[in-house]
Amino acid sequence: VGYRVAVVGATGAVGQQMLKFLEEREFPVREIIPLSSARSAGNQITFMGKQVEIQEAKPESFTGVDIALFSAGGNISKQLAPEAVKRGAVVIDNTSAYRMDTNVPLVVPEVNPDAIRRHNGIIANPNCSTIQMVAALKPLVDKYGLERIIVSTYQAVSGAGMEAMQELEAQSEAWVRGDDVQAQYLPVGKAEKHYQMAFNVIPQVDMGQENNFTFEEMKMIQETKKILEDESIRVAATCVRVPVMRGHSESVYVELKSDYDLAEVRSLLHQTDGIIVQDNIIEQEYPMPLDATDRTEVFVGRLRRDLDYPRGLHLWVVSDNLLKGAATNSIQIAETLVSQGL
Ligand code: A2P
Ligand code: 11C
Repeated sequence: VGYRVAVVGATGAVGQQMLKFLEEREFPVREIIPLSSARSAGNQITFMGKQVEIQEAKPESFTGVDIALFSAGGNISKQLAPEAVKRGAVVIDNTSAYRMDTNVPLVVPEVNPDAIRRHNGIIANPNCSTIQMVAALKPLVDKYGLERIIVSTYQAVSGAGMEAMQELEAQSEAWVRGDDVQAQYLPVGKAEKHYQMAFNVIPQVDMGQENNFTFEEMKMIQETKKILEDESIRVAATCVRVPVMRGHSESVYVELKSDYDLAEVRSLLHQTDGIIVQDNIIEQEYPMPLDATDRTEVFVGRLRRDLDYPRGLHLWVVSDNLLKGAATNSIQIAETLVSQGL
């Protein structure tokens, strides 16, 4: 019994967490099929105590696969997800390739689990920055209604993948030694210019767009409306990369539709599964990425009413971008699929 599960991008920052999480959650895996590019094919991974060989991802790799988890970049998903679906697999795609496709549900299981029912073979996992924000806002949306979001992010380098993590480490070491600091990857691997990340802050995550926003900012704006199923919510985002390995932080300002009580907001969040409230500035209790690393929850703190606009609320939201932002959410989608018999 169990499912044949393929992980595309099994050697990547997110793919490795997916494999780990499948084991930890005891997802019913009959056979694991780790896939990568030709570069890593032939290497071994250990899954449930057994050695399994990594294969190069090809259309035929998906024959007999029940669930395919994709996290190897949008282009790979565009090429291979349809091939997997053609062969009968359900694809859970952690890239931006299909998120805004009207035929593809975009799912955070705590927020819009019912959308999964409308899948046509592909279910999209939202962007990490979007997931943690909508997870934190959902209880407030339900209780008070939401008019507007203004968010600024402080994003960890692991969002840009393994190479970005290695670059931050190498730059930090070079800086401390007094050597030349090499920048070859961040802020965006495929961009023309690269800037030092160590001891710096870069206001660019993903590529710049014609409208002067970045693609990451547009993802946060569009995905939020799709997941909350409300095109009328006004959303603005500024996405910034900071020299942190794991854990995205977000300063979120919201304007609610009705009056709220701050103690009630705190208790609503406190009662929500998957959310941990750490909120006491006097006692210096607030979420930080170092504490959120390797944790699957979304951490919320610095709750405060805006001083000039009474329906305005400020929050600080932190979560491990590789977990709730990616691997955990993907596996939770798979668990929901299985539990609903879909
Ligand atoms: P590989 O190890 O062969 O490079 P990250 O997001 O951490 O940079 O990881 C990217 C993941 O996507 C890796 O597992 C990488 O495998 C995989 N990948 C990159 N290019 C391809 C490709 N053409 N086909 C399949 N997987 C790919
Ligand atoms: C980052 N949020 O931190 C990005 C990574 O659309 O799935 C995820 C990109 C995506 O760089």
